[in-house]
Formats: sequence, structure tokens, C-alpha cells
Amino acid sequence: MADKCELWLLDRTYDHSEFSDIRGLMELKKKSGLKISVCLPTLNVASTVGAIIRVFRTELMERYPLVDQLAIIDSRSSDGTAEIAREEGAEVYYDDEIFPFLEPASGKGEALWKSQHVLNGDIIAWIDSDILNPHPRFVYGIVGPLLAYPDINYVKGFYERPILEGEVWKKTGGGRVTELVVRPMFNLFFPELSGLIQPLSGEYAGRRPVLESIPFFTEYGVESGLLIDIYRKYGLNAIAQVDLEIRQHQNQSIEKLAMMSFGVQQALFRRLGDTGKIEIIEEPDTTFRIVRHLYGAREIEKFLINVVERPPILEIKEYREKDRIEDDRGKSK
Ligand SMILES: Nc1nc2c(ncn2[C@@H]2O[C@H](COP(=O)(O)OP(=O)(O)OP(=O)(O)O)[C@@H](O)[C@H]2O)c(=O)[nH]1
Ligand SMILES: [Mg+2]
Repeated sequence: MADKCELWLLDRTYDHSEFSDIRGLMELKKKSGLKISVCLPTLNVASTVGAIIRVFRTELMERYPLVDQLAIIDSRSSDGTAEIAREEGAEVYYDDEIFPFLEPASGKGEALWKSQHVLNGDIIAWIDSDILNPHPRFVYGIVGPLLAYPDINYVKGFYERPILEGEVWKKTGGGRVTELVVRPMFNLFFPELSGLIQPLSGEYAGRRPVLESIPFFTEYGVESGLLIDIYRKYGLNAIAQVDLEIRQHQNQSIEKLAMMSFGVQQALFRRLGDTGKIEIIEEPDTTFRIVRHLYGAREIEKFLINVVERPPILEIKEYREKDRIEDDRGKSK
């Protein structure tokens, strides 16, 4: 008999081409009265961000007005990212300007969590800003299932992960943290989530009432945390995945991936502890140490990577009290 994960895979896996009728999506959107925000987390992506915004703006705002808000959430990029994004017509927000009264935290998860405050859509789509082959499907593919199926609350993109080796694109090989860390951990402790083809993909969309009700991990802990928490609170069938075909991006060094994995594992272990699947006796360390070889000597370089758990944003008074333009739900409860 098929298990929960196999049934989910059959039931909740879509292809972007099922949602390529953008006029049809606009009709669904009109009927539902939902507004859509698209937001790109950005950190020094001057070489890619402009083309992505241009494609989304011209195709999904000007040609077909499907998207109501297009924004970046930037962490003070030093390479002109914000200026390019603004010139291409995106709204620009800086994460350090949002909730300045909070103890600072950092990384992608922090930026995404805070972006909920400045976005006004009922559906929020986050899309990585290092895509080298931007296409409208990255938006309509993940937003489509939310417009078409009211019982879906969260949609993850998946794709082939080509890797650039020298000058040559190899078909697979990308997604190393996924294959070596998250997939084994999900299989060990959250087997229901093993049907997710790219659990760490950076393209996903959700309904605001769901997103605002769950915690976010900062740094690179955000994706695995969202999946586990949405699964626990709303069930497996609230999650869907969509084939977005090929997504090319700059692959990172193994050292960067190790640091990313360090963050992902902090989030995973935290949840394993909270859910009683394991007992954490000692608080995990947050310093990542790398041995460097310098002129025949060895020394340790230390990086502080502290994954913090942000509460559901609905718990922040300033968020609840903000007027979101054309927010049909009125002031957030
Ligand atoms: N605002 C903000 N964005 C970030 C930060 N760190 C990463 N990002 C963005 O988040 C996206 C994903 O980051 P990547 O470092 O590419 O991580 P990844 O895609 O999971 O890893 P790879 O698969 O190796 O590319 C990119 O668009 C980054 O620009 C941050 O500290 N702040
Ligand atoms: Mg990336």
C-alpha cells in the first residue's frame, strides 16, 4: 500500500505548464479577491537582479497584471543591487529598517521574515535573486496552485539543478546540502516530507494567514523550518510542489555550503528537540570553525552563525497594527 508520502507525491505535484494560462490565473485571482506580492531576498546580486525584475515586471505586471507588488528585501548589498532593482521598477526595502527595536539577527531567513511587514499581498511569493535564467514561470508556477486550489497553503518550486564545472554545465550535481543533509534528515525524522524534491529551493509562495502564524528561522534555516512547521500545523496536504524546469544559478564553494549546512542543521535539531524526537542535552554551539593553513602553520578561523527563531510575525504589535493598503481583512486581527 502506498504510504502518506507516496500519496502526497501523486496528489500534490504539479508542473508549471498547468498554470501557464496567465489570463485564466487573473480570472481566478479576480474571483478570489486576493492580491499577490513577489519579493526577492537580495545580497550582492547586481549581476542577476536586474534581469529577473525586468522579466517579472514586463510580463506579469505590465503585459498581464497578475502581480500587484514587486519588491526586494535587501541586507545592505554593497554592489549596487538596490539601485539596479529600483531602476528596474521594484520597491526596495532594507531588512535593518524593519522592526529596528528588535535584537538584530541576520541572513536570508531574517530578511524574509521581516519582508512580511512591508509586503501587502494576501499571497506572498519569495524568489531567489541569483537566478541566471529568469522566466515568468518562476512566479506563476508557484502562485498558480494557490489560486487554483483553496486547500493548498504553501507551494515549493523544484527543478533540475545543473552545476557549472569549469565552462561546462552538468545536468545534475547542484543541491549538495539538500542531498547530503536535508534529505537524509527528513527521511530519518520527518519521512512524510521525503517526497519534496527540492526542500531547500528558494522559490516558494504561501498565503499570508499561514505565513504570519508560523515562526521563521534566520539565516539558511528558513526553508527547512517553514516546511516542518507548515506540515505540523496545517498537514501535508496543505503543501504542494511545482516543477519549474531548469534553474541555473551560481553554485557556491564547498566551504560556503558547509556554513549553510551548519545553519540548516541548527534549525533541524531545534525542531527535533521541540517535537520530542530527540533530546538535546546541551545547547548546540553557534561558532563554525575552519582550519586554515598559513605559511606552514595552522590556525582556526571562526565564524559566528547563530540561527535565531523569530516568532510568528503576527505576535509583533507593529505588524498587527499596520494598515496594509487594500487589505480586505481590514486591520490584521
Ligand atoms: N536579504 C538577504 N538576502 C540574502 C541573504 N543571504 C542570501 N540572500 C539571498 O537569498 C538567496 C539565496 O541565497 P544563496 O546564498 O544563493 O543560497 P542558496 O540558493 O540556498 O544556495 P545555492 O544553492 O548554493 O545557491 C539569494 O538570492 C541571495 O541573494 C541575506 O543575508 N539577506
Ligand atoms: Mg542560490
